[in-house]
Order: sequence, then C-alpha cells, then structure tokens
Amino acid sequence: MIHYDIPVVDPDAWRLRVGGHAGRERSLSLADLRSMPAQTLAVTLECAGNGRAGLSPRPVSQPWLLEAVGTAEWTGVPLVRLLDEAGMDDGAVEVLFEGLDRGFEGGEHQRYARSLSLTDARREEVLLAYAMNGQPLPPQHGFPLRLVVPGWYGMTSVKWLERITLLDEPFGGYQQAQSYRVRQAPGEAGEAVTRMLPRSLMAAPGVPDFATRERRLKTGRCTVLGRAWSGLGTVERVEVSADAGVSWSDARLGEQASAWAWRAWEWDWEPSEPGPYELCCRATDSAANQQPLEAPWNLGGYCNNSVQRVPVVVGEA
Ligand SMILES: Nc1nc2c(c(=O)[nH]1)N[C@H]1C(S)=C(S)[C@@H](COP(=O)(O)O)O[C@H]1N2
Ligand SMILES: [Mo]
Repeated sequence: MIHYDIPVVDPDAWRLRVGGHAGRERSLSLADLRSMPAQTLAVTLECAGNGRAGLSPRPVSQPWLLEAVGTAEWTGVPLVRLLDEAGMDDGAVEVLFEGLDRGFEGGEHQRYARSLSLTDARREEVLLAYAMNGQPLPPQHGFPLRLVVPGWYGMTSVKWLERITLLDEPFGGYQQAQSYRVRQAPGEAGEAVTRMLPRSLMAAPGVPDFATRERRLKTGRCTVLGRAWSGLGTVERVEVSADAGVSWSDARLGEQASAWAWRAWEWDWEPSEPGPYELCCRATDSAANQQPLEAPWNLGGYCNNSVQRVPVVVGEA
C-alpha cells in the first residue's frame, strides 16, 4: 500500500545514508550497494489491512478485499552486512528506516518511517532490495531501494529508503506507535502488528457472476487451486470445505519458491449434486496457528485472516 505519493528519484543523485548510534556515518550510492555480495529471495508480502473490507463495522482505511498480497523475487544486500560494516556503539536497540515519501496522517506531517529491534533487523533474510523479479524496482514498489522483511506484514518493508539510523531507544513515530496497532478503541496503546498470521486463498472453479461474484460451475470433477502462507511458521496443512465450514478435508500441499514464499495447494472436488455450495479454505502453520472462521474485529482493520468464503452454484449444464 502507498500512504502518500510515489517520490520521483534521480538514481544518480540518490544516496542511502547510514548513521545514528553507529560507529561512523556512511553514504552509499546504488553502485556501492550493487557491488556488495547480493542475495535473491522469493518473499510473500501481505498488507496488514488485507481483508479489512470484510470486517463489520468497516474500519475507516483502504477497503481491501483479498487482493493486497503478492509474491516476488527480491535481490539486494542482506541488511546485517551493512549493519556490521557501519559498526555500532553499545546501546543501540533499534534500527530506523525512513522513506523519501511524506504526507499528513493523524494530523501530523511526516515521512513514512518504521523501525525494527536490532535482533529482528539482524536476521539473515532481511534485505535491502534494489531489484524485483530481476528488474530494477518499479517506482510503486520502492525505486531505487527498499527494505524487505520476510514474514512480516507489508508496512515493515519501507520503500524509497533514504536513511537507516541506529537508535538507542525505541522509535515512537506515527507509523510505529499510533498506526499498525491492534486496538478496540482510540487512545488504547494496543498491540503492535508484526508477523503475518496464516492465510490461504483459492482460485475458485467456474466463472463469476459480474454483480454478485457468485460462481457458476458445471457438475463433474474439478480442481481448486490455491496458495497459503504464514509469517509465524511454515504452512503444514490446508483444508477445504464445500459446506460453509461444517466439514473439512485436506488439500494436497505443493511447492514454495523459498521458506518465505507462499505454498501452492490443490484440492479435487466433485460436487455430489447440483445446487448452491460455499467453498472455504483454511491454513494451519507449524506453530499450530489456524485461520479462524471469523477473526476478531479491531479499529484499524488489521490482521483479518478469516477463512475465505466463495459461493458456488453447481448446475447440470
Ligand atoms: N516509504 C514507504 N514504504 C512503505 C509504504 C509507504 O507508504 N511508504 N507502505 C507500506 C505498506 S502499508 C505496504 S503493505 C507495503 C506494500 O509494498 P508493495 O507496494 O511492494 O506491495 O509497503 C510498505 N512500505
Ligand atoms: Mo499495507
């Protein structure tokens, strides 16, 4: 998701500044970053607000249905290398990432900025990415450089990176302390949104009705295809129900492009007779987290990983 405007960046003039509670201030060009050992990793990124429009009452923000997720192959420099090269004073506890984009939010003029604890920032899978699917980052995905934090909801992966700062106290900026918190009422401290809860989505069989989105399908055998992911463990199980979640059976699990990318699954279906059905799918991860039939409501509309429901009408012809 993009909170403000996509910044216009001249790649020749652009520099990444690294400093704060670090041994020395550094300024890196794109060429400097490209000359460092690179890593490529397939990562699924999901917006914390994915599924928000399914909550009632509907929280005021981007009304995502289920489209705010995707998987790409990211190439860049492992952040931990850069942190090691920067050197660090004792006492650094967090790493702050600031983007070039700015706007008004919550009555405050701000740059988009988020932090990670030093421990989370030093994980080997965290990348400073300058390429997506083998091409320079497209403008909307963070050109020329973005953070990619596998396993976490998308807001963590700061785009259009301009500065990395080592902090000796937790960051209290808007996107950390006000936004992206699970709370029931304004003014509550709430719980920080962090890693992606398990979720599965299906490409339902048949064809859609334009207005209702209900799907129409001929009798006979078909295969339901899907993807599932979790930032809290690996996907261990996907189940599908054709009766609105009353009875479930296991889908076959397939490949995933990396430990941080969604996992393919498929499920064969032969409806016993014509009529209305409701297909549902749910994922369970290795930490025993399972998608709920209905996720709890919260003010920001975050982390709604309720099972997907797709009405399908099976007909004779
Ligand atoms: N600088 C900056 N980084 C940002 C954002 C932003 O608005 N500004 N949006 C965040 C959010 S909310 C999400 S979901 C992801 C989306 O990344 P994508 O557009 O590559 O899918 O970027 C994150 N990084
Ligand atoms: Mo997002």
